Formats: sequence, structure tokens, C-alpha cells
Amino acid sequence: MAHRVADELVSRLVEAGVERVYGVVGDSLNPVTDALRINGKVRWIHVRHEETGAYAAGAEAQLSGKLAVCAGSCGPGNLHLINGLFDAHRSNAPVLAIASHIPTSEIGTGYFQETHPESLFKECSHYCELISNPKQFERVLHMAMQSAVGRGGVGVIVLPGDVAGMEIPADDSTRSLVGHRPAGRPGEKELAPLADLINSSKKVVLFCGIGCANAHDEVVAFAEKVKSPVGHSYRGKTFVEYDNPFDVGMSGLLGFGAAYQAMHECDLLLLLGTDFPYEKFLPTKPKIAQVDIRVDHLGRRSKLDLGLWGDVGETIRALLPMVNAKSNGSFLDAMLRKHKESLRRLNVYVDHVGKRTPMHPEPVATALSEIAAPDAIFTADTGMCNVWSSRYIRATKDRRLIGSFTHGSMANALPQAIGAQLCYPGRQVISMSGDGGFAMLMGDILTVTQYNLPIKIVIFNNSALGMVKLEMAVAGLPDYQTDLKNPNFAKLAEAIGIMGVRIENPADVTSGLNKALRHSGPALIDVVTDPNAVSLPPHIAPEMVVGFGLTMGKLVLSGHIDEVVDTIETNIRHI
Ligand SMILES: Cc1ncc(C[n+]2csc(CCOP(=O)(O)OP(=O)(O)O)c2C)c(N)n1
Ligand SMILES: [Mg+2]
Repeated sequence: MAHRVADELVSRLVEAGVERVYGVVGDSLNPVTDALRINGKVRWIHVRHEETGAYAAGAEAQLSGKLAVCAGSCGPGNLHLINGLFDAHRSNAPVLAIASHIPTSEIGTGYFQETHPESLFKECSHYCELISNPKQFERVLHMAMQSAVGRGGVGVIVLPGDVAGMEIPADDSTRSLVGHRPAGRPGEKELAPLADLINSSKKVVLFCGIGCANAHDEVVAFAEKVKSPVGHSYRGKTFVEYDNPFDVGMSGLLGFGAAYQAMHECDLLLLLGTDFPYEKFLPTKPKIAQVDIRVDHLGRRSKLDLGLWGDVGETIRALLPMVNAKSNGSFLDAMLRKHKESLRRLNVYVDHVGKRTPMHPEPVATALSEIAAPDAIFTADTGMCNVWSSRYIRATKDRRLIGSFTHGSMANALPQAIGAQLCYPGRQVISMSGDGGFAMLMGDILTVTQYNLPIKIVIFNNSALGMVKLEMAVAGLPDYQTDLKNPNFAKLAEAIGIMGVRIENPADVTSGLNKALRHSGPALIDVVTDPNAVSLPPHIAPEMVVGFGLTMGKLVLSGHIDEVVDTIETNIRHI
């Protein structure tokens, strides 16, 4: 049988260990899907929207560290991938995107469905090339996959349908992908000034990001020796929060605990594997040192007294014998006390659930954390689910939490859960969805039913674009266009043949979640929550308070006094 470029593509995917390709079939992509059908070793996952496919591939890649693949047909088909690819790329998730393309003879003529994917995907990839000749194919594919796997992010091949269908000789020589990272760390000469800084500082604080993914034990051992509070970013959470007696929570607008205070009261702040972007939350007074394997991250947020290029775990292992154990733990103790107190305040709605409806979301997230499996995979939608997941989902050694943490796009949670569940069929996967986020890519609940994926979709149904409602309040703007008129999502789930559980009453939270999480198939839990539940950051800047006051003033002036009372009553216990 004739061997086409598309057949060669599939052989190379098999060789690279790819198990699935997410996408929607169509025209120019036909040779590729046909080759997948014939080969039979790679599964085509038929999503309802290509953006879902890109998110799902990104989730697979983030969780497994292995190459994942998505595909879109020419023009609009691959254009739909783009937001999910931005997310994957900015999460350093190794993803290959196959952007199929119009026939080569038509390129540049304003042909039906014509776009220029090689320009469109440039910004969301390390490598993106058009394959216009079969002889080019093998090397371009290799470079796209190698850049995705090696640099962490997206590689794109733009493959016209006619080229995909052209015959080429089967090639059994291999060009293997190199996926492992070098165990790079600074030498003793570069480490010495860092050891000096640490030894001459009384109060050292660690702030840990995703770069600490394999450095839990090193971070904790260092914190113990130097008596350091350990704060973390959202992406760092699941890797450093568990089994860590020195944990002081998270910084940033969604933050909690004593991380902000510790970072501002220390005399040396060590930024470890973090690219935390919010300058306002970073201190300027203490000395700052940063360690990162991504050299372009060094010094791009804070002015550094010392930057070291290296893997966090390797660097700490080498550094540890060079630093003196500190005997005075009073700063650490004070921060841990402050953290405990802050958690106590954060838990007022959990400790005093009450009977009020619509209910607060915090007890829901807390119950979810308690009931979920110790190795559950959580995905969290952009919006208030970021707050509930970062604060109330407890990290364990084996749990994972992913979201659109760098790109910050809505509607990521359900698609990411699809990728997570397909990649880890034996693990519990929980999508913490906003009602806005869920509805945005709602069509792909049909992918959940089509593949009978036992995902548990928990919708925090506050009938609002809640995060934006809060942003408007903070900015002193009256609430505008944030309300959502929703159906009963549980009934909607039942209509498409999956378990639907509607929770309207605080007393039903635990039993409702239990019922759904114990169910062996897919389940949707529609939890009706308070649209006025706002979250205040641990550090409230004066201008934010002014903003809050202003909104209240404007609401009163516009006759919404009942809403003002409601909001104050709802949130007063936070302040
Ligand atoms: C694709 C996209 N559109 C708009 C936004 C701006 N935005 C951020 S959060 C949010 C509201 C999310 O609402 P919902 O999913 O209901 O979650 P909630 O905050 O209410 O919990 C919006 C509109 C975004 N981040 N991404
Ligand atoms: Mg909402």
C-alpha cells in the first residue's frame, strides 16, 4: 500500500509515545485521520470544539510531562485551537499541534478558508513551520516535537492536505526525541555569595513556584535548617504545601495566610522557580535572590541582589551544606502563628456554615477537598474557582491541581479534566467549574458522555461572572453585565444521560458531593452559591478599600441599598 506523509506522521507519533490526538475531523485533515484509522495505535479523541482539544492536550502534557497532540482542519478548524495552545505554551506543556492547511496550489489566492497558520501560531509556539514539500516533512516534524518536548511548550506543523496525502518512502531510521532536562546548577563559586547572604541574614523567607515541582524535600530541609517560612505561588501550591510544617500560604490577589507578611518582613527573600508576575505583591525592602532553570526569568519581576541559573532542587542540595543552621526561630514562629490565625479567619464560613441560601462557596470547596481521593486531579476554572481551589483544596503528595494559571483564560477546567481523565483513567478527576466558564465550552460535556469519562464536574453556580463582579467592586465601578441566567445544570446533565446533583442547601453539601464522587460514571454537581461572596486578598491596598467604599457609595446613590447591606453582611466576617 502506498505510504503517505500522513502515514509517516502517525508512525512518528507512535514512536514518540503519543497515545491520543484531540481534534475535530475535516477536509484537509482527512489524510491524517485516515492514517490514524489505518495505523490504529493512536486514538482520535473527537471533541466538540477544537479549543477543548488544545486544553485537553495541554492538561495531558502538564500532568504527564510527555508530548501530547491536538489537530485542527484548515482555517477555522485550527484557528479554534489557538486559545488552548496559548494556555499550553505559557504553561510550558509539551504539545504538538497539527494545523492542517488549504492546498499548496491555492496558498496566497484568498482561497476558501484561507488563513496563514504559520503567522497565527507564531506567538503561541517555540516552532511553527509550513510543510510545502514531502522531503521537508520528517525534519520539520522532528524540530516541532523536539522544541515542544525540550523547551516545554508548543510546536506546530502546518500541513496542507495535498502534502499530507503525497507518497513518500517509509522511513525506518529514527531521530529520537530528547526529553530529559540537564541537571544544571550553579558551581560552588556562584553558590558561595548566596550562602553568605543566607548566613548573614536573620530572617530568610522562601517563595516557591512551579520550578519547585521536584524539590519538595529540598525546600522543606532548607526551611528547617534556616528557619524559613515557605510561601508559594498558585502553580507552586501542589508541590510545596503538603507535609510542610513551614508553609505560610500563598501571595497575590488570590492569596491567603502569612506569605505576604513574611515576604515583606524578612531581610532576605529567596525566589525559587517562580515567575510570579504581580509586582505590587513583591517587596522592595529585603535583599532578594532568585534561583531558576529558566534564565530569562531571573530579575524580570524583582531587582535582584543575586540571581542564580539552576534547577531549584539541585541548587538547594548543593547549597545546604554551605549554610549554617539558624538557632533563632522566633521570626518563623511568629509567621506560623500569623498564618494559623489567618487560616482561622479564612475558615469562618467553613466553621459557621449556617442555613443561609444561596450558600457561601467556601464550605463546598472544603467538603470537596475532604471527600476527594488523596491522588485526585483537580482542574480549576479561571474566576473565583481559583480562590476556592487555592485556599480550600488541600495539597497532598499525589494530588495535582491545574488551571489556566498563566494565561488566565476562562473555560479551561472541563477541557483540562477531559485530558486528565483520558490520560489517567484510574484516577479521580474533578473539574471545579464556574457557571460562566462551564457554559463557555459547554458543548464538550458531550465529549464526557461520548467517552463515558467518569469526571466529576462541580459547578460553582453563582449566576454571575463573579470574579469580574469583584474586580468592578475593587475598581469602584458599579456592577455591569456580570449576571448570568442559568438553567438547572443538574437537569441538563440528566437530559444528556449523566448523573446530575443539584445542591441548594448548605446541609446537603456533603451528602450531595459524596453521592456524586462515589458514582462510577460521570457526574455533574450544580451547587447554587452566593453571587456576592467576594474574596479579599490578605493584604488589602488602601486604594482597593477606597474602591470598595466607592462602589458601595455608588450603589447607595443608585438606590441599591439592599444589595449593599447584603454584600457587607456576606463579607464582613472576612475583614
Ligand atoms: C476567555 C475569557 N474571557 C473573559 C475573561 C475575563 N474573566 C475572568 S474571570 C471571568 C468570570 C468567570 O465567571 P465564572 O466562570 O462564572 O466564574 P466565577 O468568577 O463567577 O466563579 C471573566 C469574564 C477571561 N479571563 N477569559
Ligand atoms: Mg460564576
